[in-house]
Amino acid sequence: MKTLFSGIQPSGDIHIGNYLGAIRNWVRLLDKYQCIYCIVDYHAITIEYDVQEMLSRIIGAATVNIAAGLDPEKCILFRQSDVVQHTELAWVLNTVTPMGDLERMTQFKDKSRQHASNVNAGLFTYPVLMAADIMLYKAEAVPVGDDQIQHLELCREITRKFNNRFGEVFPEAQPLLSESPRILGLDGKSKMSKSLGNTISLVDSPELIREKLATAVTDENRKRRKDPGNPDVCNLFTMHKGFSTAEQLKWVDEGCRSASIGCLECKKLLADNMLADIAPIQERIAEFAKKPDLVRQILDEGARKCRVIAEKTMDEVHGVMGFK
Ligand code: AQP
Repeated sequence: MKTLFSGIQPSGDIHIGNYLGAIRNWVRLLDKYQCIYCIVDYHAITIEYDVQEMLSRIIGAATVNIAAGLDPEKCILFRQSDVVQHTELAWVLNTVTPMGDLERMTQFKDKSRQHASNVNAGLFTYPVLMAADIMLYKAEAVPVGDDQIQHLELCREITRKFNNRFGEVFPEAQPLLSESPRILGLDGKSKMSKSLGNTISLVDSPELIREKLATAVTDENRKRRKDPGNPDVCNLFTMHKGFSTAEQLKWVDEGCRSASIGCLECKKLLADNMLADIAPIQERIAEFAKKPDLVRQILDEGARKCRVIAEKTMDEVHGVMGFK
């Protein structure tokens, strides 16, 4: 089986964008690849964070992923800082990564604007660490949302640069997009993002989810109930595609275009379906919350397995670089 790698930052509560754009796909791919999933805590420190909250965020992110279906019997789940070779390989890759390529990254530009008082070098070299995460396991597939496609293209470029300089060590990783590669936030404009606070979280209560959906921005041209809308430009319809049946999608699509249904009815159906989908996940999260040691054990065991692979890769890297 080919190896697959992907990661998620413990930078806030995991949301519907992460779930539809990445995690649900991760679960579906469990039987097709040797899957390695990572809580990327070193990535999460590139923006301001609360030191007191970090550990509970790491455990929280792992818990949500396991509850959503990442069965530790079928994949490796670990945290990045437990395997030192991630930062070791990142340093090596820094030396083959052109500055100009990093300067072009749109996430760096966006985050520099969002966090203007803390534009640190880690934020700039974030894609190099991401390349190291993937290359350390010689992963050939990386399931991500479309916001990460540019970083993945750079990872492939870094792979080529390294292989050209030192010999064919690493495969070029291919992106795997889900059916919902980009979910917008409740504002209907920016990407749903933990750090933007425009999210529906997987741990939000049913009441809060209904409340948030009620205020979510829809097709802005649909100002009154009798105005026909356009589902193609409505973020709510994108979410419907992740939770509703083909028949329900048809009902929403036709009803919206003809104004025979209003946004309230559309939102109510979406809330019902979303809540039904995530209810079992929330139940499992509540179960895991009673046993945080179990989640830590799963992460420790995952790190133990990853270290074996990572040591082997770094040994090979040191060999081709003339260090041995
Ligand atoms: N809105 C989204 N739609 C579809 N996919 C998304 N992903 C994130 N947001 C969306 C995908 O989820 C995976 C994990 O993301 P991450 O936590 O590592 O980083 P991110 O992309 O930066 O996510 P956030 O929520 O926006 O976090 P912050 O605000 O901390 O930067 C990735 O595969 C991502 O593509």
